[in-house]
Amino acid sequence: MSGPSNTVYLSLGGNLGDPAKSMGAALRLLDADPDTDVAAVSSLYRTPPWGKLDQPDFLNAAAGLSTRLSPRALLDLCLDAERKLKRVREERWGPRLIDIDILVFGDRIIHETGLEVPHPRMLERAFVLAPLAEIAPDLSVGGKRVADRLVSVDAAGIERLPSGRAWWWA
Ligand code: A4P
Ligand code: MG
Repeated sequence: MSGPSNTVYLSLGGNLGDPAKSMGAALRLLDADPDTDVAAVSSLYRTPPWGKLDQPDFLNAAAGLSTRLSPRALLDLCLDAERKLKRVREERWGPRLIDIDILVFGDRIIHETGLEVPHPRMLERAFVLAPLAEIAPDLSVGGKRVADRLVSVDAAGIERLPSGRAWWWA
């Protein structure tokens, strides 16, 4: 497969089990794909739960990839990674959770069943924007820089952990 290379940004998160370990394993699975390279990974962030409040804090991170996969093939790769990690964890240490969202795929705008890009809720979510602003402050989403988007959302309680950027490469 050799389509054009696209720059893609992902959001990763989890709040059950060992989310940092799951997110690292997910990024290594994506990087192992011959058409996909992980180019930049943010620090880990501890974030208060958004939406449903009565659940544990999350860990979140953002990653930049370059990929020759189509958006749909990359989504399948992400869902595959989620499934593998959940399955392995269920067998060995009980339930774990990891979610991977495609935030931005080059300059593509996609409204398909099961695939919306840019991710429709990313601009309201400090837990997405804070890590993304660390690796791509000047990325324009909907005509505005990510760093500027971040200052207009409520980032109270979000804490950047002193993880450096190599945490994912166990
Ligand atoms: N899907 C459509 N578009 C996309 C895309 N751009 N990237 C479809 C990835 N998937 C996409 O995903 C279900 C389906 O969405 C996928 O199978 C795919 O076909 P999902 O993650 O279960 O749900 P969602 O529709 O992506 O919802 P959303 O808004 O991402 O909610 P989540 O993932 O349920 O949110 N608080 C903090 N602090 N940190 C968090 O990470 N996460 C959630 C979970 C809630 N609160 C949080 C956090
Ligand atoms: Mg999601």
